[in-house]
Amino acid sequence: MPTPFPRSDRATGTTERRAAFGWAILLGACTARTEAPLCGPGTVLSGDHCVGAPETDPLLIDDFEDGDPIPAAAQFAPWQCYSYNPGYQPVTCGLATPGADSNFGQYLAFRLVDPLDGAPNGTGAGLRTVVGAGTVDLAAYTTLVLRVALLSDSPPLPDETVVLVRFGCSRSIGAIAVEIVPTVEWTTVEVPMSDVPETCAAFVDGLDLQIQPALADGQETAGVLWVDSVYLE
Ligand SMILES: [Ca+2]
Ligand SMILES: [Ca+2]
Repeated sequence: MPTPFPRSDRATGTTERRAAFGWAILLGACTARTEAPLCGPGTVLSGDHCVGAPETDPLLIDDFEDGDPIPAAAQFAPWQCYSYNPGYQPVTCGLATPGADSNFGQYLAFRLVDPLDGAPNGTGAGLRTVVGAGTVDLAAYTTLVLRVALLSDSPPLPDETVVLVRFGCSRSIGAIAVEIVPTVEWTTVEVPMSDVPETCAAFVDGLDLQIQPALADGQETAGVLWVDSVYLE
């Protein structure tokens, strides 16, 4: 079971083709002299060309082992946490120790109250990293893998609580959310990128883990979400 009260509560901070015509000619000349192409990982030679799905090296977004809130993937800005509906609820996030089979992970501790105003407001909290500049193309990857754990505190999380992995893709179709099911123990979650339309996956501008506790009007809840080993393969 994850450490319920991480020793470190250090808050996270809030903290890019050009033509190569000459090379193309040279490459063309080289290709013309080559009788059979060299096929990369995941592909095999069939006749005079490679067939199959090229393998892409995994992209580590963050494993938190460097002890800072800056993702390992340079395209992403520091992790940050937030609440929504409304946005001023008490949430904290930072380095968690231990992590999932490792020294460090990241935690999001939250205490949420749906404003007592006669109707549910859809109150929730999230832990996210946004792409620092522009968008990042994740369409070549097949799976987003992450380790997560979720602890219900007091008052407990409603049974209807869902956790969403959201890919921000504001340049195309907004955000795509895939529901995951964390447990109180560290568990590995695999999100198939086939669930993310390519029009989004090719233009991702953020990655977000969002808790939606489905609180009734005026209802309160608290809990901690842990995250570790976030990568694409
Ligand atoms: Ca870790
Ligand atoms: Ca309300």
